[in-house]
Amino acid sequence: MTELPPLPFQARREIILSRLEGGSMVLPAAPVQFMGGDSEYRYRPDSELLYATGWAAPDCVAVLRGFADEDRFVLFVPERDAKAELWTGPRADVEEVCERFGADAVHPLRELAERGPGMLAGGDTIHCRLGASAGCDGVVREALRRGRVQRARKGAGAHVLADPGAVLDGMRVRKDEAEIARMREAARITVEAFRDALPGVRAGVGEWEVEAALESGFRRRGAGGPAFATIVAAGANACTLHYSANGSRIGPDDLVLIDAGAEYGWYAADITRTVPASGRLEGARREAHEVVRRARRAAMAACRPGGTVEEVHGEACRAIAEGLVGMGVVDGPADEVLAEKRHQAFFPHQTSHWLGLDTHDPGLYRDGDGPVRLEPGMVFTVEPGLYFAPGSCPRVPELEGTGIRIEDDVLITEEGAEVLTEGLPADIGVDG
Ligand SMILES: [Mn+2]
Repeated sequence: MTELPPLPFQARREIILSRLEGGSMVLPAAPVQFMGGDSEYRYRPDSELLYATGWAAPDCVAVLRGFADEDRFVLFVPERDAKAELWTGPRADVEEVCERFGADAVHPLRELAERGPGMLAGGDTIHCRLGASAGCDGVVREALRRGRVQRARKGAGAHVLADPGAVLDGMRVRKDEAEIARMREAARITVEAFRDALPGVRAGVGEWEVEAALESGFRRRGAGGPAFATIVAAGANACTLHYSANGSRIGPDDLVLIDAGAEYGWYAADITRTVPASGRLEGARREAHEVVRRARRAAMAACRPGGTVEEVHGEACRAIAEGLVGMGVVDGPADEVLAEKRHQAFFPHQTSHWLGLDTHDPGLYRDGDGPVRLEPGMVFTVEPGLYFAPGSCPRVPELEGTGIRIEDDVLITEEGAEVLTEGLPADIGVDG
């Protein structure tokens, strides 16, 4: 496996601390999730804690203190416990954690309630997402109580509660080289797994079998697993946008929509292809597939520094509207279709979302100045689609019961854009 550059946690923390100025940030680990009873899901770390510290295990709270001169980065972690370690694996000594994560101080997690409020009360703004951790909520409430008293006498003290995303989202939306390396790997693995799995899409095969082939392809290539619930949707199932039961058999005339992505080094890829079970597309369905590919090309052409995700969507919508008019699905002209939003009946979702540690990565698409400008290092999807649910298209009935989406992952570069998933042709599986 390729050697990847280390993620720059220390450099990120310097930036976070500088942006916190007179404030602090509290980031709890994600809770362990249960399938029912006491069977645990495989652990998925909280993306914000992971991003800021690299901590990927349960039961941790990171405190960042931008207002303070010392103990600017403090970790609260579980203590060594032979009984617990038997079940969940070895834990590091507190000194070891301090060294490995570059913390100024490390304390046992059980001391959070006692130490936490005092650590936070001196800074004006506490960045903490309420509800993420009952323990942290309690610490923040007590810090605000003490901060109110302190502020009256000292001129500074906790009195504002803010979302950590206000600082972190804007950083996460621009990927550094180490992140891009992981996203390239996630994309490469996903492309190869699709190439392996697509020949298995045939009439009579279960959607679940295609899912199994894809996810096996991810794991065999070293991915952590799927980044999100794999969608294998034959025929009308593809008109349910987040269909993931994958429990039907593929019919001979079905178009099969497959939306899947590997997670590698915690970073996601996200690809969709739509292929006919028969290996051949004809008539209106062939045209519809071409329309989605045209929308993809038009959207891709708008992916450049200085552009916006809204422009990318606008280009996709225009191509979709023109295609719908051309197929006789709606009456033109296309400008009128767009103005009256009639294309939305068949293309109801956005063209793009940010991609990163989360499949739907956080980050603004629009701020107080308008649409956010695309910059080198930003990664997002381009995924136009057309969906014709049963009964939705009496003018071209042969389209009904099909959903077509084509999705790729795009990195904005200095020169324009790089399609991370370009190893998988948009028309793969569609003859000619
Ligand atoms: Mn997507």
